[in-house]
Amino acid sequence: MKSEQLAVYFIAGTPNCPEPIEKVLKQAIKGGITMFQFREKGEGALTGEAKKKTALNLQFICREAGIPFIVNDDIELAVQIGADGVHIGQEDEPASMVRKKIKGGIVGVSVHTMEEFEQAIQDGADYAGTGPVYPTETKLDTRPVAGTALIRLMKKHHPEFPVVGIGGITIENAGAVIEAGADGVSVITAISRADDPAAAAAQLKKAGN
Ligand code: TZP
Ligand code: MG
Repeated sequence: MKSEQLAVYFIAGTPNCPEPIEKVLKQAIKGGITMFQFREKGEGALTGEAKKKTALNLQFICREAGIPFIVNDDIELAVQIGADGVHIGQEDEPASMVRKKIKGGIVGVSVHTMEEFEQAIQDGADYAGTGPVYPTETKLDTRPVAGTALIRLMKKHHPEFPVVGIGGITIENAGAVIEAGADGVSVITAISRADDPAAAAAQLKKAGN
């Protein structure tokens, strides 16, 4: 993958969206998001066929827009529908195993320490996501807030390896994440709950330039 594809990485599931997720995604695309992750988690999350149907709708929207469609955690679903990639956490199978299952697809890994980062690179991950950079209310079981220091360290040791920050990122603080060396910002709320998701995406993109 190209690290530019991480510039504005929008993540969402139906519980994150006050309006139909398809509509929110289309607006985010208008605003210029560069990648999308379907993360269907939390209270009221869809399962089974309903989840699959929504995934297919969102995949179609991403395909038309020419941006990668990534599935969070659910490797089986990703393989079944031919997603462009998966994003996994430390509690999931290693990236090396996942890579075999999804053939040529993108494999992203969440990391919280330099050790986890080095391991993800060794396992053949395509990019690393790290956070929470700032306090967030969206994910309740997060590690302690890390600030931008880890991003700085990661990019110092592996300047070419694609890294994206996550957690509590807003239009106001996105610039600091990029300044620390991240290739992009991943956000849920800053776009999904914005009054104008297209404008929010566009402003996040501007913060990175
Ligand atoms: N992983 C670490 S923080 C987080 C995830 C999935 C949630 C990010 O959501 P928000 O609304 O952008 O803070
Ligand atoms: Mg996970």
